[in-house]
Amino acid sequence: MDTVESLRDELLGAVSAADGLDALDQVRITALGKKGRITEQMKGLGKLDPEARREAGQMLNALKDEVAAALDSRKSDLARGALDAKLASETLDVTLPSRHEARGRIHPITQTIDELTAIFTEMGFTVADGPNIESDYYNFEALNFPPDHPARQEHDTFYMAPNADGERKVLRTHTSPVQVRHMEKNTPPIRIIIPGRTYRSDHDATHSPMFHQVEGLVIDKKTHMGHLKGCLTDFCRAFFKVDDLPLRFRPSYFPFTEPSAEVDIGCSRKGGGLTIGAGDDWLEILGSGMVHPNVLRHAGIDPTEYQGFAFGMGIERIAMLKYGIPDLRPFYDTDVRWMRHYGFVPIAQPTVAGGL
Ligand code: 2NM
Repeated sequence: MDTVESLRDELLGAVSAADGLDALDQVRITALGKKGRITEQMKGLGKLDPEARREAGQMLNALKDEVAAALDSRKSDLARGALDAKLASETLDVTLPSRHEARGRIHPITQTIDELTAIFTEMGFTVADGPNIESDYYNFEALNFPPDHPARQEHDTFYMAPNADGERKVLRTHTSPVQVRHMEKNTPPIRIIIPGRTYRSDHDATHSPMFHQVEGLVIDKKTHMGHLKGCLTDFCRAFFKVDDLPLRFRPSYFPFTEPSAEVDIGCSRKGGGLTIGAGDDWLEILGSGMVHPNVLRHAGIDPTEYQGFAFGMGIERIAMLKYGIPDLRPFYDTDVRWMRHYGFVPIAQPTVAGGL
């Protein structure tokens, strides 16, 4: 029969030698299981006389507690070690650059809207939106279009079937109705842009019945034509990434602005191509003007107290110019080959600071 002393050394040695949770469990069974070493010793106590039984019983109980405590402590050491090893092998360095392996692409329209939004929000504009199906009032009348203006004709505008009241809604022909709705609900100062879908009954190589526009509106007490020029100059230079891009403001006419100006940017057409920012030629890129007093009045803004400017441009057009996309029609074809060629890899968000 083992002495308690040697059994203790042996079992505690086996506990420290166990190199895994399974091995440790085997040690527990060997020591404390139904047929374990300590258990067997305890069974033998009955054969001893009372005095010796009491003494041996105490020693065995103490040994049992000591071995159980050693097993517990070794078990938590092994568990912590296993967790540390797992954590070390599963580390993920979130500071590593992303792998551009996504196969989806950002559509050039979306990319262009993201870019121009980054530029205008940097200048203090916010983005507004509104309905695509509009009343004649918001699309034309509030914008100072006379009843007989050619844009109102069936030929140019998509009219819905009359509703129960006989009213014929239209698919908005520009995003300007959103400016009117915004002016009705807000008091100046106002600085908003409205990128969105617009609709005109026009379909050929350079016109789509649905296209995108961005319009902008700035209203305050003393906003003037100089602010219009500065704002649009900064925008065009940031968008086309040409610091000294020349701009030309040409007198023009729109029903909702007075005076009105169309804006051209400098370009060169030498050698058949088109280079923006250099040369002796001009390219029309946007329309603008000081908001007509009638429009302010319709929208509930007092034109003797407030004034401001508005502008608008076609998003497909500026996207085609910036990215050298030669044809308008594939914008709407959902052709994966075109998207692979002209689309943008996701994740990187355009920012002014990041160079768009
Ligand atoms: C353009 C050109 C010039 C314009 C005017 C307004 C409003 F609602 F304030 F009167 N919004 N947008 C505007 C002015 C749009 O697009 C070529």
